[in-house]
Amino acid sequence: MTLHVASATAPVNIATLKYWGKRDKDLNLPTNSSISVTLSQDDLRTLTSVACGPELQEDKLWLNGKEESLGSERTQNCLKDLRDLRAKMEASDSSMPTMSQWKLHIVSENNFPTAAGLASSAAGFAALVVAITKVFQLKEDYSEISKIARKGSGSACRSLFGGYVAWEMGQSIDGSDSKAVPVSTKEDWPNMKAAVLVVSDVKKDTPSTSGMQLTVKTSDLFQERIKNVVPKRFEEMKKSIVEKDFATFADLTMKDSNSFHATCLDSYPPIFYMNDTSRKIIRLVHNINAFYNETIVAYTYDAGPNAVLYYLEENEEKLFAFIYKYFNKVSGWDTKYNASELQNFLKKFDAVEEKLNFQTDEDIYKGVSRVILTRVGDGPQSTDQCLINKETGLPN
Ligand code: 2P0
Repeated sequence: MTLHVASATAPVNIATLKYWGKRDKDLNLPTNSSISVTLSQDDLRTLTSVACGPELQEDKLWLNGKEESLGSERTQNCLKDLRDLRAKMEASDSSMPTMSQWKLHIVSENNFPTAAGLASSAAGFAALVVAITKVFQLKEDYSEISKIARKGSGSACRSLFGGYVAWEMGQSIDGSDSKAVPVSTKEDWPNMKAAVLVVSDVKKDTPSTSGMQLTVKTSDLFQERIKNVVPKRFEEMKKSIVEKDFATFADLTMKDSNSFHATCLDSYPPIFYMNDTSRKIIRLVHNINAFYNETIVAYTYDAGPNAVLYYLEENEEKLFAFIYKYFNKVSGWDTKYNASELQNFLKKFDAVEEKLNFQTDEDIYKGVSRVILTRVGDGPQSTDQCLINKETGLPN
């Protein structure tokens, strides 16, 4: 077979200023701008390979080893936009192969288990649009391409860049100005780290999409959030990132997580994403910051109970004196630290224990299934790793 093949990886991003609410459900146009940190693909990434050729009979998708439907309207919207861009190029240069009319085979894999409870749709749609952008040899910049990823899943547009990323909500009804833009690169502020405490829970309360719709429709607090709270916070957070002002960045991050969850509680009927363990971790983080009399760590929670903690590398020992003490029984620590380094965190706790002025439930770790240790990372990457057989167009 004559197949054109390309592969790309894309990262997970975790919002520090939350996207919650749509003004257009079909185009995934948000009611507020948002900001996120892109996490390292060493720890969390989607790898997607695409093949395109005149002999392929239909569009097909394999996700983590299983064939899945490509029928969702969101995915179809992404494919259509990418094909339209390709068709434009072909129209201006008749020597180009007519890929816009050919079918696509898409094979995609995450390097983290779905059971980790981390939303994989952002990395998934970002990797999908970047891999197709590559096979089609499109020339558009990534802000432009982010608008296509956005139609797949809102938060996916932010996974088109590394470092610190803003999704500007835009004003136009066709979504032409609702796109991701970089705020700062990873290199500008490289020492930002993240620890994800995966909180065990049976099932998510309400899917994000329907949760947002309910909040927009029923919460009065939400109106205050989008009109007055977020616009101001958006500017303040961008400034704190550019100035590498961690304390301000952390305060805004924690407040925004709380504000988003408050609008969930104010929805009717209410939506609960955090559980008792989530709330105990919030209390612990505030206690740690108060103990050091300095904001060294921030929590943030998405549409689920997992805690993402942001902190600077230089404060890791101070933070892990507590976090390792309370969560050493959960798995994940040995991915980054050897036994003696871990022992050292316990010694740090012993050294401060005498001055301890707060109490933590010793069983708090029982609500956490694992810890994922990672840091700020790069945007999508090209890769030679290929998940598709170039002769057959089927998964390797
Ligand atoms: C965010 N979340 O900014 C927010 C914070 C969850 C809480 O983006 O319907 O999966 O696909 O646009 O992007 C989750 O929503 O929703 C999300 P869709 P998405 O990261």
